[in-house]
Amino acid sequence: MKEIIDQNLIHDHNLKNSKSLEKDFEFLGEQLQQRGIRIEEIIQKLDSFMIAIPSWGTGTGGTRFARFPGIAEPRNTFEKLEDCSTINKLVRCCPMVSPHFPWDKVDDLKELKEFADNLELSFGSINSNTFQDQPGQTHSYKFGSLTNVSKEVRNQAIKHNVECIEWGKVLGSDSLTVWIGDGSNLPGQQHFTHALERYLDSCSQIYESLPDNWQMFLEHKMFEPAFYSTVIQDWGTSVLCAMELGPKAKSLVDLGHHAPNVNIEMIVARLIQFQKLAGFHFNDSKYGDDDLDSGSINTYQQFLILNELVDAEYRKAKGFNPAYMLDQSHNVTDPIESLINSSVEVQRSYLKALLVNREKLQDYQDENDALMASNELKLAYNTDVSPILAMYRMRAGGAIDPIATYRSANYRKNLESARPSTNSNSSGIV
Ligand SMILES: [Mn+2]
Repeated sequence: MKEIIDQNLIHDHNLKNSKSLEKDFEFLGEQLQQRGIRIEEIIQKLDSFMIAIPSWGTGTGGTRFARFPGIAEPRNTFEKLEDCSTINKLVRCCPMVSPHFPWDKVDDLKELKEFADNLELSFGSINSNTFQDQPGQTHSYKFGSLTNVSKEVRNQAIKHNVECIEWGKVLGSDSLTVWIGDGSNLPGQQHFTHALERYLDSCSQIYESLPDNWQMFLEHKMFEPAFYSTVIQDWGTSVLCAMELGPKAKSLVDLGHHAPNVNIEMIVARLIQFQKLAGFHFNDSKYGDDDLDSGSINTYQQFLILNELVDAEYRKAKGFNPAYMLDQSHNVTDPIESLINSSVEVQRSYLKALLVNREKLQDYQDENDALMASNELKLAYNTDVSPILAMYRMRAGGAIDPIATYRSANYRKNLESARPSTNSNSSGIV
């Protein structure tokens, strides 16, 4: 592929903004110094905070009503990787791609791995898919997969997950994310206990196939596609199953998969305490599982979640090593732009959480000074850390203003002839 976004373009763009950025960074550094915070120490922490891009997020999303495709959408896994590389070149915090099988299945996985290596990308958690039927599939998942009443169907779903582990090994991944859509639409349709027993039995067979250094991430979701009951519906069921399966199984927190107003940061704290936090699917929502862009609605909640993570880092919490990923659906924006924005918004929350004075916060808590404890969090949250984020990107070879740089390259227009529309108009997630 002709490199549409190269270092020269990024460099030229940065030249326009670097002087004012230096000034802003210096001024913020002085302000933080007065709070006893060294800006250079803070910026270094970003080196180890990386967020994976979901391969499916690079395509325009949709709802169950319609999908409105954009131009030059990626038509295959290789092109999805090209888009992920474009994102990472600009933001420098997304060097991993999380693939979804069989959507991302290619004939030669070694070739895919080499292709990713050349783009300086690696593979994050492997996602299995037993929530829809594939062409030529022997048994249907209409009435569930890992929890289906039929042993044949369950075995087919188990086999797919075991294959995903094998494929993931070739790609250099070290975790499998399992989300199933199994559940029911009418009371009485499914025996709650028997369904969960079947889930545990199926998952324990998948667990047996995990290499020593692998983990299994259990993702829960309150509703949809099942609208009366879902087998793995909340973090409680998820963590119970993870405990039952063994130390390699952990609970994954997708921000959109909780009931409205649930205290997600507190769930995160509980999972950390019991070494059961697998990682995150970041997104935002207003009503249900909307899969809106991370940090677009409830930025304070996102900050409070990251605050728990930074607190665990600060305490050196045992077994704490979560995987970070975006998982959102882009229906009306250019997916690349949304993923750029969202990765920076998650990074922003992390950075703000690093500004919390943990000793002071502890003192306020010990003194039962509720107001000042809250104000300590607000002081960090209300600090504009944009100059640190921009400086981090510039130093790492990324763009001070990634969206403006991306737009100046006319990426989609340039790719339009190389990526003709496939006339795919199907609704639902891609
Ligand atoms: Mn998810």
